[in-house]
Amino acid sequence: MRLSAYFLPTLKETPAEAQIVSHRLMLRAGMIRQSSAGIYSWLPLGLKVLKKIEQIVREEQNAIGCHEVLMPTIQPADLWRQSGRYDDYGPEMLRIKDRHDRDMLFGPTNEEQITEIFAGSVKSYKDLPQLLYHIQWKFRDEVRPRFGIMRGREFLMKDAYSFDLDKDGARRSYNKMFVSYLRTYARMGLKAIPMAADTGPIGGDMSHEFLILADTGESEVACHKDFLDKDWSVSDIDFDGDLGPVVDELTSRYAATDEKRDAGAEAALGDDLVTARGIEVGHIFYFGTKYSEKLGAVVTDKDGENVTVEMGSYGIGVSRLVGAIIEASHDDNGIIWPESVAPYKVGLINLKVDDDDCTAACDDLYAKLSQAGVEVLYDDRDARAGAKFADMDLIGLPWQLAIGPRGLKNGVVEMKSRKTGEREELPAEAVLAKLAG
Ligand code: 5CA
Repeated sequence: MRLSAYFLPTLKETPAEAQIVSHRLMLRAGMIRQSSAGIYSWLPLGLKVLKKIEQIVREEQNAIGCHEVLMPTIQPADLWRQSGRYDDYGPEMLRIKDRHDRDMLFGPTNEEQITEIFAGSVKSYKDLPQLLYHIQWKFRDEVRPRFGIMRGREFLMKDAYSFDLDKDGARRSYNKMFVSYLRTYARMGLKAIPMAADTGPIGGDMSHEFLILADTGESEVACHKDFLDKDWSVSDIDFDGDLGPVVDELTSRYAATDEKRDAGAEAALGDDLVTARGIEVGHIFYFGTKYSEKLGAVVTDKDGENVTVEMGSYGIGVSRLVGAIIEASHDDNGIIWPESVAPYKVGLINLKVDDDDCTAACDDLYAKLSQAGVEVLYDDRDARAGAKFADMDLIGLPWQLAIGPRGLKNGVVEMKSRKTGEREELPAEAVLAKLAG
């Protein structure tokens, strides 16, 4: 993408309304713009990151046999009256009426909707277990929307739902999701710690939140210090095998969110206890028959008896993750994107656009990288070199290439790693081999 033909409205000044670094950087890097409190538009650069995160989440859900659907944002109130949550949900739910004066709502979550779909279609134990998910915008009229897209009113969530014949099956589905979440966050370069959590308006008696430790996090959490340097990458997992021992091992150390903190357990930990703040990037729940009973999700078992299915739900804050990744990965100059979610892998800077040789060399490298499938943002604007370097640092692409008349004379391109700040001077062919390899 040529920057001269792109839409990247970066800001030099620090926006006064933004209290935390991710919000400031997202506004300054031209990723989002506010529409009203807690409601944002996503501009090209921000949308690109959002889509990459969404795609990682999608791939990891697909990998465990969870099937993608797409449910509506607007739901009928009657469905929520059946579960009893229409009244329970309170003022967080945005209630609307259609032209026929029917009560509708903008979905804050989709337990009712998916259970209705399931109940109308699945009648036999033979079709279980079933895992379904969608990635859809939610609305919650939060009392205090803040920190940009971190606590928004409109936000993008991946929500998955499991249906099983019995408690053991439900536990297997829960464990599958649990382990798949670790893989999902690790692919984004994040350390998300699973912690025992409260279930709130979703309900049920077993639940874990996944938290990234950050001073700007909204949750007060406590955990065993071993979690801090634990390597969360999980490989060679057989998702069809018994994940019980894996999950038991991962939850054997103390880790709890505010509501689940246990003074006795913490006293026993002594110096091994760490208290910190965390950003909740995911939350999984097992709630048994809370919704299936009310909405008639019943199947026949192999003896022909009716069984109410056991359910769980599994959320990931897709839009919140954009902010959470920035909180975990930035410096004074701007964002430092992990390669897996970076909007472009490479930023190519033409240091002298009115120099024909320089422009020809840049155009050539841009064409070759693009042909090799490398995503490049090419700064071909007629602007000062200093401003170009500052913008590149701000938007945080993993690799920066700078081509100017001085380097060209020596046949080299300057290549900088945004993460380490290391610079190297290399011939264009070597750069191509490194980045396209
Ligand atoms: N139905 C369940 C699981 S599918 C559910 O709604 N869970 S939740 O309420 O915990 O939300 C799931 C995830 O969405 C949270 O872990 C968080 O990462 C994200 N989230 C929740 N509220 C907001 C918000 N106001 N702004 C941005 N992200 C949010």
